[in-house]
Amino acid sequence: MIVSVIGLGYVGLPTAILLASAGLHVRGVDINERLIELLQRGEFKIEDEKIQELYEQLVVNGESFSVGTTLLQSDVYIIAVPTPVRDRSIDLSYVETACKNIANVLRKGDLVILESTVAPGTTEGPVVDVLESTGLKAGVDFYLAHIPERVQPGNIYNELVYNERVIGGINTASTRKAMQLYGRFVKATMVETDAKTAETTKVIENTFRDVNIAIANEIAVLCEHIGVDPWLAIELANKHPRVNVLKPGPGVGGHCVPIDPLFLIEQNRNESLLLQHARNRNDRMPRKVADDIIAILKKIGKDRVALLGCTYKANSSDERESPTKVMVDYLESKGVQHRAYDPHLLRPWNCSSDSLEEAVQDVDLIVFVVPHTEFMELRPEDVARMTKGRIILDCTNSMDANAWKEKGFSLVRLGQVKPWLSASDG
Ligand code: SAJ
Repeated sequence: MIVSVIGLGYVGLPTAILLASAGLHVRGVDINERLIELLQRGEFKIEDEKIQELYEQLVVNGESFSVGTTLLQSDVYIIAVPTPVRDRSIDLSYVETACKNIANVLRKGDLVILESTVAPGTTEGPVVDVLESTGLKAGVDFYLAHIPERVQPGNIYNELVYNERVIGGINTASTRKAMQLYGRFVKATMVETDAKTAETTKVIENTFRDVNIAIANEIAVLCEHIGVDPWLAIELANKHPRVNVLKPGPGVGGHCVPIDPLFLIEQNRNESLLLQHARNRNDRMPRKVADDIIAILKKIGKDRVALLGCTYKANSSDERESPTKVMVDYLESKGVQHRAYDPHLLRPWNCSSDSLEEAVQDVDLIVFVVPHTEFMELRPEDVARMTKGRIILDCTNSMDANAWKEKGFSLVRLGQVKPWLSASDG
């Protein structure tokens, strides 16, 4: 059996590697020629140790795993291409192109699986339309299912193998076929459902997270007005056995949590006001932090800030929808002198420094935006030697305030800036 995986991103590539390691003949397809070259040479680095190991074994064995830029005839086609948002609406063109390429080679008895996140109804709608342009009938001549991905970047092997999966075929025969295939590497329960339910399930998951984070962010803003520490208040509220508020933060980034709610919002704008409000709340957070920065600098009569962490979350090199980027643009527009530093950044930004020393040396305020391990492990005495700045803004409550205070720093957390400014008045 030959399986083609279309789209070798953070989901497609590990899925292809797991299937090939399970003994199937897998061909990975991607339009990115540079990526294909690196993969062919065995030089690609994957941000997951176990998947990297499997990839290296496959490269050595050289039999069951190949890659290329064109789709060849196969028995199974797995679509794992992005569905990005442009101008607040979802761009389905990569999925449509993948389907058109499959339609060129589709035969009776083949199985097509869509992993990309899509709006409810897409598999049975646009995907079926393109595939049936071949004259073959979905569910009769070929099998079709939606199996939404659920992996956390950084923990991909475990999440691919041990997370429960929702398998949504367009009919029972399709669901069963898809389950047989995924059973080759999934060691958790696979739940059978229909395609539209699977599509809806996926977008509910990240929407739930977005709304929960919005609650945390709104609480942080309200606590700041009340004069209560939001981090402590949330921690204590979470002691209730049925309450689990997530953490406030500088904004919600990445290509999933801020995007997926739009798949639901687009269904009916009048009936999705809560989801829209949550999106707005989270979208406003980077500017709120930038306003905090401006207020702190104004208070101390200084004008230089260093932003530490540019990616969308800790220990990741992914900078898509990065809250720091929004902060940088905003600070720029307000004429605030800023530098940024991130040891995980793959390509430098205009304002980014090559080292922590360079980023902090002349600044008056240091902002920990993303809690990368490298930052959490910093010793305050070392930072004290690098800079004259003695004020820290901690956006994720990740720093040990006492340790920093002992070395002469004043540490203020997100959600506590207003009380800090008033206290420093007295
Ligand atoms: N964030 C907060 N507060 C929190 C948690 C996260 O502000 O308490 C922020 C993060 O800093 C980050 C953003 O939210 O900027 C998103 O981070 P995340 O860790 O919540 O999510 P992702 O985008 O890395 O991965 C999510 C996961 N979804 C769920 O946990 C429901 C993952 O399982 C999905 O596979 C992935 O989206 C996806 O591809 O859909």
